[in-house]
Amino acid sequence: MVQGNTGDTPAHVDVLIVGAGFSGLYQLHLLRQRGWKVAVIDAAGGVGGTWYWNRYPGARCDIPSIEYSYSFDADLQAEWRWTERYATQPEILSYLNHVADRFDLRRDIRLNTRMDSATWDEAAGLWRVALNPGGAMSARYVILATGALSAPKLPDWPGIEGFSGEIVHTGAWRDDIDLRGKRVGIVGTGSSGVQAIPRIAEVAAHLTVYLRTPSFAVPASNRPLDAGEQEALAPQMAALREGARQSPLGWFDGPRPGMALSASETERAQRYEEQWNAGTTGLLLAYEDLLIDEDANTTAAQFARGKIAQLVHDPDTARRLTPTGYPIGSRRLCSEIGYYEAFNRDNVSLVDLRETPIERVEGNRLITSAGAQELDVLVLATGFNAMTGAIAAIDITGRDGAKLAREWEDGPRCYLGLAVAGFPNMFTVTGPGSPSVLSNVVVSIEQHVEWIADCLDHLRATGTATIAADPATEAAWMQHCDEVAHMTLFPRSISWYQGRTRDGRLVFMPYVGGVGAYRAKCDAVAAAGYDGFVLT
Ligand code: FAD
Ligand code: N01
Repeated sequence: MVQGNTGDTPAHVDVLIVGAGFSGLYQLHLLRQRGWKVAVIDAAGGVGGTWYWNRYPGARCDIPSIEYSYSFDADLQAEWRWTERYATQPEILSYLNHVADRFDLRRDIRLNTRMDSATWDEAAGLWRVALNPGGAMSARYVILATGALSAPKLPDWPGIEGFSGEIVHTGAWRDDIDLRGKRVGIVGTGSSGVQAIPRIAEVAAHLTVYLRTPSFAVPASNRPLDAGEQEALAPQMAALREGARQSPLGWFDGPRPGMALSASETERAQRYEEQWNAGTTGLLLAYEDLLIDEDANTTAAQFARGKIAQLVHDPDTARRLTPTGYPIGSRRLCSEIGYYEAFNRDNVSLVDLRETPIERVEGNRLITSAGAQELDVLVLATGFNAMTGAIAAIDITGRDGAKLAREWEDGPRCYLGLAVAGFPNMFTVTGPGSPSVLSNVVVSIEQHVEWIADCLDHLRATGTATIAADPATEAAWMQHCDEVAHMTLFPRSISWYQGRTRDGRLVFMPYVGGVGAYRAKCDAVAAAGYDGFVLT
């Protein structure tokens, strides 16, 4: 036995799951229910994945909690009470801890344990895995539930490793970080920065925001949820959940009918105003064509720009915070609570890195071309090596010695976001080529996890030893993903949705076709005996 912190991990299992977030927890539950011998490992000190790591001030979901939660168990759904429309990180983490306890998952989870490497042993038909801290395991199947947004991206400014103050990434926040009365700098104004900036501004002596690309941010319109509200929804929940599963985005709500350019200016202004106040997912649902038609998109973008001009008092600061040059929604729309207003405070200043780039770090000073700023705490809200980062960080060797990280340098490839050709008996949850990050991710996760469990059951029932994606089918799927993406405005901006190949080519990674269409495709693949996979 390999000794663990919250349970011992056997030397061999049928299925090894890497990651104990929304994906890994449900995958463990489902496979164990179906009689598989399963172990989960996670590098974190607790379960929860994203919601364990992202403890930065202001962190919360941007899809209503009632939707951003599991649907697989009606009792779980009925017994859990969300207290806010958009739950905070501590509340989501406590929900996931509740799930771990309720389904007695902890006995098969070993925490504080990283998968360093995994090597396919063709003769034995097994994955041989190296764990850190030490230990080796083997598993017939490996499921990488490692998260699409779990590998922090760190800047490489000269001298950063010697920064003499506190330095912390939002995605690896530490409980000992105290921002009260401190001179704080924050780099990055994506979803994490937009959430953290107003909360940090409330407690810091001074906050300097380093901005490179302004984001479109819409009001969260958060509010307390009372128990009655959730109870009133209960009779419709099954239908709402099913609707979300078949929808493009995995949300309860879809776009309002109509095309933006068919409406008069007055009608549009009124509808945008209503949708602006309808929560994070609201504005993009104002019309059906906002992510397809550039002129339609411009009308929504102009509306949002007008709001920034109203909310930020100093015109120069407002100008710097105003996004230009890319369609609204083609980068993730940010959810804000007091973000723009934070720039009206005396203790917040803005450094525009497009005008004055960061040059280096010396001691506790961040030096841009305009001068130096002394900081007690440097917060990196610089995002993640998205979709591929956590997997590429593992030394994975497949058939014929192929290295996964090396293969992906030529362009991330993955059949249905679920399996990579050349790496048999290995599954990815929310991999490139899945709709995951463009959807309510929990809806996508439930589909991926259930599909993988059904696939394993099929292999067991048919006495199949190995399953691997067929390279030609995988290439065709990635090509299809690219074509569908280019029917929309998504590729019109540079964002973390795109992977960059060694020769600088951009590859749009998520599947834009929607979770309903994707589900139908996955079901058809399974019904045809796992079409596009090679079973031996
Ligand atoms: P994760 O939760 O990322 O879990 C992966 C786990 O794998 C991690 O705990 C990690 O430690 C572990 N791991 C990785 N590599 C290894 C290794 N080599 N060895 C051992 N363990 C490893 N999505 C939405 O739909 N709505 C939202 O509102 C939303 N809000 C978000 C807010 C933040 C701050 C972030 C960062 C993401 C948000 N997301 C949201 C996306 C979110 O990541 C997913 O919704 C979901 O939580 C992912 O679950 P997961 O289990 O797939 O991955
Ligand atoms: O990361 P990001 P994030 N120097 O990549 C800047 C989910 N999420 O953690 O755009 C200077 O969006 C970078 O600038 P640029 C959600 O899916 C959800 O904020 O590269 N700046 C950008 O401004 C989201 O999309 C929530 O020019 C540097 C920022 O850092 C995803 O996670 C909350 C830099 C990174 O933005 C990622 O969001 C949080 C450098 N060297 C996260 N490197 C919710 O609200 C990067 N930047 C639910």
